Amino acid sequence: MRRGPFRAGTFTSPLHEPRTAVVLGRWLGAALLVCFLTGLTSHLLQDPPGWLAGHLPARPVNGYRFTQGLHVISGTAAVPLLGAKLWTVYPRLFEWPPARSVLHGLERLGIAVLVAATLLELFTGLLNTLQWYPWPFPFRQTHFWLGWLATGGLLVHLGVKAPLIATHWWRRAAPALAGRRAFLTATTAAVGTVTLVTAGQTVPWLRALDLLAPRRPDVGVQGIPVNRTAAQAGTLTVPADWGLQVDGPQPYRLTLAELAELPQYEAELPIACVEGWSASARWTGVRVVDLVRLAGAPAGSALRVTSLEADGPYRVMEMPAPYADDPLSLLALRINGQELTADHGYPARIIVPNRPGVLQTKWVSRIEVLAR
Ligand SMILES: Nc1nc2c(c(=O)[nH]1)N[C@H]1C(S)=C(S)[C@@H](COP(=O)(O)O)O[C@H]1N2
Ligand SMILES: [Mo]
Repeated sequence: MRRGPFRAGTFTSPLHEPRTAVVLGRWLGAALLVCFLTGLTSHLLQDPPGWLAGHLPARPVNGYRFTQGLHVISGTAAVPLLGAKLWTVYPRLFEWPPARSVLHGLERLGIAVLVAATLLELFTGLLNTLQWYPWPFPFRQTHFWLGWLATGGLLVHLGVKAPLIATHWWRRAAPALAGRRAFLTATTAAVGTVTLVTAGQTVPWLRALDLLAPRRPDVGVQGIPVNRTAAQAGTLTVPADWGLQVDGPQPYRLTLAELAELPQYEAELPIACVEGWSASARWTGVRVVDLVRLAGAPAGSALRVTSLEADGPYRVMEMPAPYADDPLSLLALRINGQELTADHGYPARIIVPNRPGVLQTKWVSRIEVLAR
């Protein structure tokens, strides 16, 4: 009955042993925890619960660029680490009989959940960086709940294995083993390589090495990548009577020429896409807080911004007060000194510090001051 991997003596490498598993587990665990915490940050910034929205900080300017960059970097590094770790422990996955006791059975069930959730989590995340969604379920919610499942599974795993981990934590306690160092060095080299050839999509000084990332942050219309083009959004032709509608205590409407006559400000701010690329530009336009004031609304107001786009998940965006009040937050009309092209949101777009790219609404048509 016991065939294939279930036969005794199937796995011959001496590296299927606890010290190797512990060393890899430390790095993998660290990468997954960083990934989880930065992922939670991203989730909260994108979709804050009501009690939190008014307290989200608009600074530091590059905060989201940093945390989301770290999210994608740690997730990418976790891929080779997970491969090495699974290779090290996989004889245990084929242990026979499947359960020696109820407790042992439960532990193995936990491992099954942990491995499945982690594999799926890294897989969906990796495909998201490619903007490829070959599945029927919504990416964001799935990725979010798998993250909890994987992290919960990881914590249970660490608890169950704590004695084993403690025994094999220090090198002096571990018997020397031919090949262990070479295997760990090869894994480190693999992690270093995938990191170096992808991190340039967000880390400026690694840009030259950015060979495998799906995006080059300096390649795109007006020097910045575009995720959703004007053609895809159906906003290539802006209505001839376009005007910015601002609704508040004193509603008003401004043409593009009138907007350009208001005091213009400049801000150097990044687009930090949730998919992991980010790039800075010099934006020029009207301060959001000035538009709010013109509508007779007080500082501390939250806003709803609507795009010309007919539909799409980012057509309507809410902006909590700390962003709306920040002097760097602009309704931008220009990028790097040029008028916005259609792909970057002509006639006007939002650019705000420390916020995910998905919330930097393009092709803005309406701003509403929300009742407090
Ligand atoms: N109306 C609208 N605004 C949008 C989007 C969109 O699909 N529709 N995409 C967002 C995303 S995902 C990003 S990363 C930024 C990218 O801005 P860029 O195309 O100017 O680089 O725009 C955001 N603004
Ligand atoms: Mo994005």
